[in-house]
This record gives sequence, structure tokens and C-alpha cells, in this order.
Amino acid sequence: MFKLSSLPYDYGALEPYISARTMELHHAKHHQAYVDNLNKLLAGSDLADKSLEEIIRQTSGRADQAAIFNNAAQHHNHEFFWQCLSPASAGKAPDGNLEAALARSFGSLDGFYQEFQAAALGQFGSGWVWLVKGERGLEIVKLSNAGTPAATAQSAVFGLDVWEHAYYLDYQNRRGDYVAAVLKNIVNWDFVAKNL
Ligand code: MN3
Repeated sequence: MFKLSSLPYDYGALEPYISARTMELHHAKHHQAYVDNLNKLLAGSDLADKSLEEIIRQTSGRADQAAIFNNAAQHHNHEFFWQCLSPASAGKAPDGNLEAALARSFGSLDGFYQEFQAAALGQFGSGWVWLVKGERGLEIVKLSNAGTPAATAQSAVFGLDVWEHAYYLDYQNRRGDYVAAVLKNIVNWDFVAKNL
């Protein structure tokens, strides 16, 4: 049985950038539902004794396993996403090796911010924007719905949920404002740097 982890901060800790109400609904309702659905779908399945990562890889791209993939990937994506955020990041920016790697791949930190923002705005409908380790350094990848680097050979360094449930109460249709607020104020760059 998979379990929902507690957040490493309070629901209100990311205010004013993400409200307590959004965080509570997102974690206690949306994320919890992915975990509950996954456990129900796995009951009696031959995938039940596999790790979350194995389940994701074995069900990715299979139409007959789409429900299991979607809930497993969303559980995995959210567990990672919560760690990508921190209330202790105000005024901080990537530094050291992370800043150097971002500058190599995107020209500069501002280049990274702009490219990430453009990818987030360009993701039509629900999905995620990921910073991943690719063959040529860091790359930005946008994936629909439950799309996850965990289904691929690329490993995630940072990820941002751009489903409307992540921001609609606070920003309505202004996805770009949500993305900018997160990038400039509440990314846990220490966690991101560890994923390099
Ligand atoms: Mn979400």
C-alpha cells in the first residue's frame, strides 16, 4: 500500500505565493486521491508488490494500464514536487554548480527563467514542466497530464505542477504569474542542486 507523505512545511507556509487553502486541497484531496486510487487499482494486480518507479515504467504508454500509470505517476510527481518547494527560499536564487549548469544550458539564469516560463505557458491544458538531466546538459521538458521523467531515462532535477488545481484559487487564469511567483520566491534550490 502506498501512503501520502506529510508535507515538509505547513499548508500556510508558502503564502502569499501559494495559499494555505490551495495547498490543503492539493495535498489532502488531490494527491490523497491519487494514492487511494492507485491502491484500489493495484489490489489483486501482479504489480502490487512492485516499487512505484517500476509500476510507472511498466505501465507507461500502455492504454490498458492507463489508470494505474496516471495515479502512480501523479503520486510520484507530487511527492517530488512538494520537496521542490520551500518557505525558506525568499530572496534566494540558484548558486554554485546549479547556477553554472543552468547558465551552460540556457545562457544565463534569466535565460533559464524565461525558457521555463515559456514552457509552462506553452503547456496546453494540464501537465508538468520539468528540468531534467539530458544528454546535452539540463533540458526543460513539458509533459501532459501525469507525464513524468520517471517513465524515461531522464532524471528530474526540478518539476512544477501546472494543473489548474495547483494555482486556480490564487491566480485564476494567470498561470504565468503563478510560475513567476514560484520561481522567484519558493523553489527549494538546495533540493534542486542535490538532484544535479
Ligand atoms: Mn497537482
